[in-house]
Amino acid sequence: MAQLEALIFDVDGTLADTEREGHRVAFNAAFADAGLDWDWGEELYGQLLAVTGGKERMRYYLDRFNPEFEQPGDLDGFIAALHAAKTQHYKALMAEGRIPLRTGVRRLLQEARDQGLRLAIATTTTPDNVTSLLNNSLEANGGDWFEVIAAGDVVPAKKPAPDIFLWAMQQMDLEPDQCLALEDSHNGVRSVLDAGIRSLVVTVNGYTRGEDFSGAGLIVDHLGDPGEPCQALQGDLGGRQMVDVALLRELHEQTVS
Ligand code: XBP
Ligand code: MG
Repeated sequence: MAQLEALIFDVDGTLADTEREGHRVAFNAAFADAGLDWDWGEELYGQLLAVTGGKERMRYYLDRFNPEFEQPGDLDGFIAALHAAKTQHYKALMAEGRIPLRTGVRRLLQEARDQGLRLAIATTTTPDNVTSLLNNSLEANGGDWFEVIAAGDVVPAKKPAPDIFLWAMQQMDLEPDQCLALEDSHNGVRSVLDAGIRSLVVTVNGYTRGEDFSGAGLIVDHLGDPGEPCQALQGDLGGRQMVDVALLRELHEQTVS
């Protein structure tokens, strides 16, 4: 039976609740800068999250929700420029320290490091966004806590495709059964499972609660912290009030044995 060697974390919605007050606000700021009347409200944005990747999400928005918009000849260039502007706004929001790590994330990361587990990130978002989040919510060089940061366009196909998790494991020379993944969304769960990783914990959030997480060994409202117990929506906490490394090892052993 393979030993647990690494935890692979999703970012948006898992490490931090970045979508509603982070990415969505940054998109709207970029649209306003460009003189566009596109306004992604919280409800519409929840629908747009069906598509991962900001550039892909804007194209989905035009196709599905704003077909009457007169598209420029070079639509790819237009979207790329909007996305670059959006990323600058997002980084500025992160620099203001507006969005903290979710409950239990820092504790679990520290415990995993202390116990010699390798850490990686597999995310659809832009690499700059990851380091700006970590440098402002974890510590000055928070990105250094992770051996690999697999992010955005480093792979041809974004979640739910498995590419980003496969790339991360390849960089670490690890097999799927040596890894446990933490995700927040249906797209993320599909990506993990199709990458062959069977140990999977989901932390739901306001946008993803109610999605289909079939295949996850444990679904919780958050990872828990001392004095802030988590609740299991599916699976067994074994009497614990926090998701800790011991619980992850138990889950992994049950899943891959
Ligand atoms: C979430 C995403 C990203 C962000 C926006 O990624 O789908 O596209 O919503 O970031 P994950 P970008 O849950 O995999 O961390 O605009 O940089 O894509
Ligand atoms: Mg996510």
